[in-house]
Amino acid sequence: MSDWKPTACLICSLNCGIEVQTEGGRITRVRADKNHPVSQGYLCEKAQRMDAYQQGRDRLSSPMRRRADGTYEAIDWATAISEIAAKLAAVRDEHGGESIFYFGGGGQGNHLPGVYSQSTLAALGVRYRSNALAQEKTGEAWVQARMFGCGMHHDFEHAEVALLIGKNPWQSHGFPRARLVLREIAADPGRALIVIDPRRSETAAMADFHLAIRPGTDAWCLGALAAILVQDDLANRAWMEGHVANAEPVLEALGRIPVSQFAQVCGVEETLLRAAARRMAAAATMASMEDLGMQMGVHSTLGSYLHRLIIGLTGAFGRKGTSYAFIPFRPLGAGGGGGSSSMTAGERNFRRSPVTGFPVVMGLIPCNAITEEILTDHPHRFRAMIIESSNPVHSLADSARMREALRALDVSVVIDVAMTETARAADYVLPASSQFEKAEASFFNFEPEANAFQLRHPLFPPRDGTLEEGAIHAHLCEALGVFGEAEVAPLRAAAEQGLDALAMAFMQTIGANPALMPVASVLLYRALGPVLPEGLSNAAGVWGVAQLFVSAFPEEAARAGYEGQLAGNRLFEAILGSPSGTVFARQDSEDSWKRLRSPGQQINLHIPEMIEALLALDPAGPPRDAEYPFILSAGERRTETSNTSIRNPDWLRKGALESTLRIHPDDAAQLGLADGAAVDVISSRARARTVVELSEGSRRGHVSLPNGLGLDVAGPDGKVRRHGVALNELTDYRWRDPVVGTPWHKYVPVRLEPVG
Ligand SMILES: Nc1nc2c(c(=O)[nH]1)N[C@H]1C(S)=C(S)[C@@H](COP(=O)(O)OP(=O)(O)OC[C@H]3O[C@@H](n4cnc5c(=O)[nH]c(N)nc54)[C@H](O)[C@@H]3O)O[C@H]1N2
Ligand SMILES: Nc1nc2c(c(=O)[nH]1)N[C@H]1C(S)=C(S)[C@@H](COP(=O)(O)OP(=O)(O)OC[C@H]3O[C@@H](n4cnc5c(=O)[nH]c(N)nc54)[C@H](O)[C@@H]3O)O[C@H]1N2
Ligand code: SF4
Ligand SMILES: [Mo]
Repeated sequence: MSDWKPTACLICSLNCGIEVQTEGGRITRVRADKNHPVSQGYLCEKAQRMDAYQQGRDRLSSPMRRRADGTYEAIDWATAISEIAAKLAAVRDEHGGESIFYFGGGGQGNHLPGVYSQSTLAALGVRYRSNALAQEKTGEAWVQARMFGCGMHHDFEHAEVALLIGKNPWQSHGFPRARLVLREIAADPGRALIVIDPRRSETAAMADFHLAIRPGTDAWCLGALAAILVQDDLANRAWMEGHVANAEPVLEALGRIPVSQFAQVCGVEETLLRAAARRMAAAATMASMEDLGMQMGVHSTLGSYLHRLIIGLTGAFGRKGTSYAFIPFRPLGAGGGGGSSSMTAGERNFRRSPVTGFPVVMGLIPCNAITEEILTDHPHRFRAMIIESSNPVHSLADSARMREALRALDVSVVIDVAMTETARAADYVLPASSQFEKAEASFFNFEPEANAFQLRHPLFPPRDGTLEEGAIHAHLCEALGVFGEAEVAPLRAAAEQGLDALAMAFMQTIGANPALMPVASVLLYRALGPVLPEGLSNAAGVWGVAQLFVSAFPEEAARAGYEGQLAGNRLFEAILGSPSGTVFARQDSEDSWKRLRSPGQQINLHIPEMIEALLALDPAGPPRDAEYPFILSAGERRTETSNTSIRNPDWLRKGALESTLRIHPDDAAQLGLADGAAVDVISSRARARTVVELSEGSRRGHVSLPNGLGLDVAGPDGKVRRHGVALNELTDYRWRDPVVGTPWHKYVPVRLEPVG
């Protein structure tokens, strides 16, 4: 049927291909897109929610300006752009571009804002930025830079053993067709699933080995597993011979780890730990993945290191069915640009933040340090902030302090589709068209062999009063005076003749005026945008990404069919012409070794400060506070959660945006709490009311609340009401990893009080 239009689900990083039918501005039917190169017809139930995103409440249709009394007034675009540009330029002129801070750049399905904001940041001389990756993935990246020097992903589909550390792919996905792959592993007696998770999650319930650790004890658990591999002579010595460097001090340290004591700290039978380690060692291939359960917990960076030691000790890298180095179309994090970046690896991974001196990993300021970089009289504090496609007041630790920080700035600007919790604390709010009203894409492209990218075409015209990010940043850059029609005209004339003429003209323009390179994305938006097929103008920046990609990875692009001088143009044409997605790179699993930037292309096992931290682990376990006897996992992925992308209490079922507190029935009984009873959750920061959900799978002493809910949404009467628990009212910015400043959202000490 021809009225099915290809697009993608934007709820998680998989961005499964979907086909939809639309009617009167609504998405009326959703089905899987079999032509999507990665999802290949796979979907989970959450894809049915796409209309709830499109019909989200609090959608904006005009720029808004904050009044002195905290209310907002609608202003026209020309006024908004000129005032914002003037105020940001004034901060830059007085304090330097390094005092302007950028946060965000995309969510689970939209990374083109990051392409266009690049230009505005260059125009303002912005040096510091951050996004949600700096509250989950920076510890992993810090370790990865020191051991491998490349990003990596995991081939569960072909793995004999799958190891999941604080990760529940049944709900959260994180790798393609996760539920099918988990079912296949569970059904095959020759394969095994090992899950480290305090809770019997949907995934843990399928596991051959469920290591139900005490919350916050991943470092002890992984340390014990690595130690058993060494002490019981289970390490893959033959493989290690050619593939790892600096093993000696590590093997020596692991030889000294008291396995029984570590097992006791993590609350798992030593025999179970030993059996799991033996199963890993016996496997021909193992794929392993860590996620928020550990990355937002105590000792998270150490945990990322110990995870990689296990990979190095078992030989689980660079073969089919193991971990591999993927080829990014455009790297996530800061900078970007086809595998290379204007920043060197050294700058990306070893710079420090201006006030707190935290390391800047992936080019990102640690999320839990942001308020300290603002709320101070330090001369190098941040004085202005641009926030795009992100909701830090709601999603970062310590919402109250984040609001205070926003209000302390000279100027703050939010670019979003909705009047979010963050928008309600900013000076200006600029309304973006929704992800179904413009060309959009994500750079979550992580496939092992044939890696693919999808440029989604719009389903609807832009909502009145909104602009796509290409236009917003082009306007800002024009108002900042970095380019004008004189620079655009020759490029547009060339683009009208075709992409090959554009490529020539672009090289000439940049050759004559290299200062234009940093603002290339908005130049392209103005020059190529109008020439692209109807509705695809926001894709203009992807042309630049394609050019950078083929120059960074010529061999892999050629293997996908894009070679020669104008390979970037051929790739861009293929992207435009394949709305279900297209393969842009091919490699073999063994090619991973070529990506290693570590000396001798071997895995470096030794990070001295991590070995020190391992040996210094407290035999008493992670910190406890008698006043707050429960540990709250603040942010569990459930079927009803989708970060904060869906602001719509009406979807699927009544009350879908509300929260429930999962708790073990015995703990609940002790507190006199029945299923459905009202309960107050009290942290040292705040108190929140919710309802009890008895859950046999919860560990004693461990409770959990869903992520992304607790949104302040306007009802039909215009009155704003909070739906569910806003988790980060409960969290404290000081609860964070000492190395990279990631939050302890999975380790929030709380007290529970029955209501009434
Ligand atoms: N449905 C849905 N899917 C999503 C999202 C969503 O909002 N909704 N968000 C997406 C995003 S942004 C991300 S980053 C991913 C995150 O995906 P996941 O990390 O898989 O999701 P979580 O449920 O936050 O945490 C995973 C598990 O960690 C466990 N855990 C809690 N404390 C500990 C601990 O101390 N140690 C260990 N080992 N485990 C612990 C929890 O019990 C939980 O089962 O999900 C993505 N997918
Ligand atoms: N306590 C606790 N906090 C957490 C977590 C947790 O587990 N516990 N999880 C964390 C994790 S892993 C993540 S990834 C973060 C996510 O937190 P954020 O990075 O803040 O991302 P989202 O909640 O997805 O918010 C995306 C924003 O983009 C807006 N938007 C949607 N479409 C468009 C568009 O086309 N253009 C523009 N300009 N804007 C658009 C939405 O309205 C929304 O405001 O939350 C984190 N916060
Ligand atoms: S939520 Fe994730 S796994 Fe489910 S359909 Fe959407 S993109 Fe695919
Ligand atoms: Mo995330």
